[in-house]
Amino acid sequence: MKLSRVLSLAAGLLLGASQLAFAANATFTVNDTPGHWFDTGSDTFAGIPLHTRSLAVVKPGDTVRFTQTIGPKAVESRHTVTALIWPAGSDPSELIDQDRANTQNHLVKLKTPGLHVFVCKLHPYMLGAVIVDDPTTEGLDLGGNLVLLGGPGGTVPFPTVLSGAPTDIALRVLRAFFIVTNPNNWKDYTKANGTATYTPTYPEVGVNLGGAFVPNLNAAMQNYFVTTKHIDGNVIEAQQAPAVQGIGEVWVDTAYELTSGKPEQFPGTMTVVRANDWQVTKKIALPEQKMNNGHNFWTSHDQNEIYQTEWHGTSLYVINRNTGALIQEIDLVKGPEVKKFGKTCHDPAHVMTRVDTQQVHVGCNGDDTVVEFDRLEGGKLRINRFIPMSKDRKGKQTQPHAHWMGFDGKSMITPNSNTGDSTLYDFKENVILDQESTGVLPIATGMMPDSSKNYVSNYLGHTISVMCGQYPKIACNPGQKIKDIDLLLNTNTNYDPVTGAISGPIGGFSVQTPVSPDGKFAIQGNTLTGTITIIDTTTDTLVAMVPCDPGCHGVNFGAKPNGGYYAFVTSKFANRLIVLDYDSDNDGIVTQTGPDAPVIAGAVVLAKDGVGIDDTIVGNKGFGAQGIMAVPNVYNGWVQQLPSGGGSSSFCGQLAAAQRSPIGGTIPPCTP
Ligand SMILES: [Cu+2]
Repeated sequence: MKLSRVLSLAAGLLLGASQLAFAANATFTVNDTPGHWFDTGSDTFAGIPLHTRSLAVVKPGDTVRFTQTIGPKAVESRHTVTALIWPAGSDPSELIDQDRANTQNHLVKLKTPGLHVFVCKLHPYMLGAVIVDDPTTEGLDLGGNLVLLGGPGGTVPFPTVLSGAPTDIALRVLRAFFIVTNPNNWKDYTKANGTATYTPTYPEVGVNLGGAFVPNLNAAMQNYFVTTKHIDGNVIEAQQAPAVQGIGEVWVDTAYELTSGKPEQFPGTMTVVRANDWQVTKKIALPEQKMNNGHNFWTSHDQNEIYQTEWHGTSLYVINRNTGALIQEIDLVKGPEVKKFGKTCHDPAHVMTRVDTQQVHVGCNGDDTVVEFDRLEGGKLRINRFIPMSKDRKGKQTQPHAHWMGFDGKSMITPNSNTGDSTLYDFKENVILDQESTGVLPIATGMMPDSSKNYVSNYLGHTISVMCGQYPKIACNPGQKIKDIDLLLNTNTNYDPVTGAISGPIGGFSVQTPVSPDGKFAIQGNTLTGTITIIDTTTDTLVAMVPCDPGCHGVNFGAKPNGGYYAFVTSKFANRLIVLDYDSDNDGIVTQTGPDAPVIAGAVVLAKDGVGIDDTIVGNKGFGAQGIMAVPNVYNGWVQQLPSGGGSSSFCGQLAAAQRSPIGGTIPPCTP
């Protein structure tokens, strides 16, 4: 690297740069602190602002160390260090990965000049980048052709340079990296004042894209996303709550919020939004338990308890919904309850109940199982068993993330992030019906309300796999793949990855994909594209896209007053909850434009001071929103379990007849 022409702007800083010593080794502390998950401890290089603490520069042949066991931030959760992006032609030894989620330290020798990005497969927002810089070339070497794990057709070249010009897809991935790893690049809706803009920043260094020298990456990226694409640089819009009063509550896991009672490597609160006036009413941090990245919820069938998973940790929490008080913590690794099973459940990710038994199921993302709990008198839980999700129990860990349960409690589907497949489990016979490949890093699932079809979101595959359900309505074997719906790069012609031209719905790094309670639509939050995508389940095609926020992630459905449903949507790197009226006339038709186009009914800014019931929020206010749960639970199977009593003010009494029987049939009584 010749620094002399790196940056005329920063020329003063670069005097003596030729004597700049490369770090012999770079070290990342892999830990649970939001935005600094792979932490070098420094946000500058040779005095130049990098605007991230997750980027290191080394020279060919240097070693890079990833530590998880050293210092006060030594992790309690399990992670992997996995090559995500690498220069084409890299040696296999540079492409590290682990078959098991772990808390170990890792070392890799990087030889090939260019950009190497590492990810945690469990928590795929955890990113660290290393530029292996050839000192003889001008600018830091990002490389010519990069490979993205899970690019189209598996692992194929992912060009940053095509005819000497960076491609849109490569720039979008770079943009995502510098948003994810810098909290100052998160979109803060509390800053909306009519003039403040959202403009992410990038390293102010000269870079070399396979021979093309770019004197200032920050200027180039901002030029592209602000001036050319108008994606950034826009005024942060003031947010309006929906004009219509909603029903019940919405619980949101604001997983990156920092509170005074917990060290920053134990972030996260539960944020409660009251729907009748769309106000944030409670924040629950569990400082004594050091709740670490609360991730996802479900409710007990009487709606009295909330189940909360601790994704960068080991516990499941039971919360009193009305008071926010902790009822029970079950430590699934160190607790006495797990001893007799001789099993553990690391990084518990998603939780749902079983309709017919009120049992609770939690996906063990850092292991191979789903853990099953019985519900006791008084609402506490007791572990019943650990259910393996791998047919071949001696094979790789499945690492199930966001499972979904059938409407009658007889089936469960898991997305197995480590094995790239999905398990369909049958509770009638207690057997795995099938374990089928879906795509790269499947992370979330949804089910039709009659268990006829299931949907699996492949985070790095850019696809939604449609899978045969337990009770298929077409000729297919339960668990088999029916088709893939391409969101971005394979067959989706709505996107030109070179020019960035967009002519229809696109998504990428898709996360949650629930099916509406009436079974008409499956809706996804997409982290890379910052879009919400809508699939019509009749045709299993994309019918609409709605702009979302950076790190768009969680989707769940709740009752709309007077019938129909809202989709509630969360984003990790923005602090608002979107209330999406996706089918405002409830006619079962959604189109991209015209009267059937989805409408954002409003949004709720999730940052709010003074509502913490057990702790004080001190940073990342309202950020990290992931799991989301509307109360009352109106999914088919669950809505029929809502307690009667309380008359028209009860949850049941506030629902329209069609909402109480989402796919037809008898409308259950809702006694006064
Ligand atoms: Cu992780």
